[in-house]
Amino acid sequence: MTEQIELRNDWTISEIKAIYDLPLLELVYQAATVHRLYHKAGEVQVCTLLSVKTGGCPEDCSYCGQAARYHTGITVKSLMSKQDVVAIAQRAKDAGSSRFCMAAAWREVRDNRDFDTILEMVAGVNEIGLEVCCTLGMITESQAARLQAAGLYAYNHNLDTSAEHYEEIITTRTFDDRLSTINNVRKAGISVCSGGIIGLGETHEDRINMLHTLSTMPQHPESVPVNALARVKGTPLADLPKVDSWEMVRMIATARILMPRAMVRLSAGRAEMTTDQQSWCFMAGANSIFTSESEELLVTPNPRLDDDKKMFELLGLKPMVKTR
Ligand code: SAM
Ligand code: DTB
Ligand code: SF4
Repeated sequence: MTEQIELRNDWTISEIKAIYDLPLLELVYQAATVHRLYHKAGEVQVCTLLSVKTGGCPEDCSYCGQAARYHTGITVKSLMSKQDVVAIAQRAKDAGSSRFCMAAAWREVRDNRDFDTILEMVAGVNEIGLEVCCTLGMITESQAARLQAAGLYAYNHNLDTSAEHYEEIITTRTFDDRLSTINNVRKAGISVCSGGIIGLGETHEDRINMLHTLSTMPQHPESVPVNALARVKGTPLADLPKVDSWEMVRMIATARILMPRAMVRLSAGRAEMTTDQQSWCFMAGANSIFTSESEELLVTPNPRLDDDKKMFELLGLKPMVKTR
C-alpha cells in the first residue's frame, strides 16, 4: 500500500495490469483509501460544460456526434457571443460550479477573430472567479501562451484511447499530435486535463496502455476525465454495446491509484447510469462531474441539474468550492 500512495511516474504495464485486474471490491477499497489520503472524499467538483461552437467539425473521430461527415442530425451553430457565455458562466457559479469548460468542435485553433473572441471569453469567465477550461482541439505553443495570458486555468485534450487503438478511431490526426498539444499546454504553465473514453471497441490492454501513457507523463495531468462512449446515431460507433458501469468503476479506481493527486472526472455516460452506479464511481475515487444548463453534455443527454442535486443530498456530497 505504501508504495501505491507515493506519486510515481514510473509505473510499468504489468504493475498497472495487476491493479486493474484486482478483484473489484479490493480495487475500490484501495482506490477509496488513496482518495482519502489526497482529497476530501465528501467534496465533488461540479464542472459546467458549454459547447461554444457546435458541430460541423472536419475531423473523423468515430465516436463524435459533431463530425460533419456523419449524419447525426445535430444543429450546427457558429461561435457564441462572449456576453452569452459569461452570463451562462455566472449562472453556473451561482448554482455551485467551480469550474467552467468551453468546448469547440474544431480540429485545431486558428489565429483568427474566433480565437480573439475565445480569449475574451476566457478573460470574462476568469473574472467571475471560476477555474476556466477550454477544449478547442490542437493548439500550438504560442496559442497556449495567449490562452494562459488571457487567464486560462486548464486545457482539456484527451488521449481518447491507447496509441495502438488510436488509428481505429481517428485517422485525421495522430496520437503524437495529441501528445504535442498536451506538451504545449504544459509548457505554457496551464493545468492539463487529459483522459479518455471506454467503450470504443478497445481491449483491456488498450485501457491499461492508455492509463500507462497518462500516469508516466513527467507530471501527471491535474485532471483525468473518464468517459463512457455516448453512442450517437449516425456515427460509426453507434451500434457498439453500452458500457457496463462496473467497467467505469474499474477504470476510475485504477486512475485514482495511479494518479492520486489528479481530479478524476466521471464524464460522459452519466445519463445512462443510475444513482447507485454513479455512487460506486465516487467511492472508487471520482471527484468531479460535468453538468450543463441545457442538460446536454455537448450534443448528448446529461442528467438534469435537479437530479444531480438530489444525488448529492442523498450521498452527503458537497460541491467543491474552489481548488485554485
Ligand atoms: N474538438 C476538440 C477535440 O476533439 O479535441 C474538443 C471537443 S471534444 C468533444 C472533447 C473530448 O470529448 C474528445 O476528445 C472525447 O474524448 C470526448 N468525447 C467526444 N464525443 C464523445 C462521445 N460521444 N462519448 C464520449 N466522449 C466523447
Ligand atoms: C471530456 O473528457 N468529456 C467532456 C469534456 N471532456 C469536453 C465531453 C464529453 C462529450 C460527450 C458527448 C457529447 O455530448 O457530445
Ligand atoms: Fe471534432 Fe473534437 Fe468531435 Fe473529433 S471529438 S470530431 S475533433 S469535435
